[in-house]
Amino acid sequence: MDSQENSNTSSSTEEYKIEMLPEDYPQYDLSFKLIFIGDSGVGKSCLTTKAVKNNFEEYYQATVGFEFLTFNMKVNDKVIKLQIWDTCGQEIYKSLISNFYRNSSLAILTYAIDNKESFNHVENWLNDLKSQANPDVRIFLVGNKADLEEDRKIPKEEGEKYKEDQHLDLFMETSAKTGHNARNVLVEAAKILYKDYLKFDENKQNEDNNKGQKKGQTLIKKEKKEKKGCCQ
Ligand SMILES: Nc1nc2c(ncn2[C@@H]2O[C@H](COP(=O)(O)OP(=O)(O)OP(=O)(O)O)[C@@H](O)[C@H]2O)c(=O)[nH]1
Ligand SMILES: [Mg+2]
Repeated sequence: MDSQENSNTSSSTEEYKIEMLPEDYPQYDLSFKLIFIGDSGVGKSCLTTKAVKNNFEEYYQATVGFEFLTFNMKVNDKVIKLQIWDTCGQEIYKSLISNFYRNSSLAILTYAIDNKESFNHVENWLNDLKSQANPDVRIFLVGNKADLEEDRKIPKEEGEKYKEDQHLDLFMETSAKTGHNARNVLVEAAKILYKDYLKFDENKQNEDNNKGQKKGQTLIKKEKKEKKGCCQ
């Protein structure tokens, strides 16, 4: 199956109602920056293109610097705009790329399941990312080219174990060629970032309530003090 899972239809997951929206959707409630990183040739550009435009090219054209794409979807009642930065994996651009880490809400660290070296390098990418990104950046690990089962060098369990050991937020195998899980990466990204937003909003409200309460308490205390002053 050319599985562009969760394609342009509404679908309910356990907790969220997801709806895909067109690329030129005119407004949004929340916007998040996503960055795809990983070795050259692992399929970052193909994966982002497949996820966003449902298009796949066999022909390899190395990204120069970065490419920018957007993807819109609705999670429950919020329209979410994902700003996707597809970076190039070549060593010479690493310092340029690391400038993009800073404001990213989520990084998608990609390797290819048929390329042992690309998996070995995940640790370097992760260290670079952690040293420069926000401490609360979300991180997904993605094993791409899952269609190349015969050439597989990294068992799926190894990717899963790495995700657990490093406390990453999600591990998934994908194929830009067949579309397997390509769009799901973006759906999972939107879901986790929406969840973070709800938590942030709830914390902020609690903080505001506490401030309000404290302010109220101060006022009561002040009132009592004033009363004390006048009546005794
Ligand atoms: N079989 C298979 N080939 C893929 C897949 N994804 C990408 N490729 C091929 O792998 C090559 C590299 O893909 P890109 O998407 O350009 O790789 P990249 O990670 O963006 O590389 P840089 O831009 O150099 O960092 C291309 O020839 C693609 O056709 C996949 O899921 N399966
Ligand atoms: Mg590329």
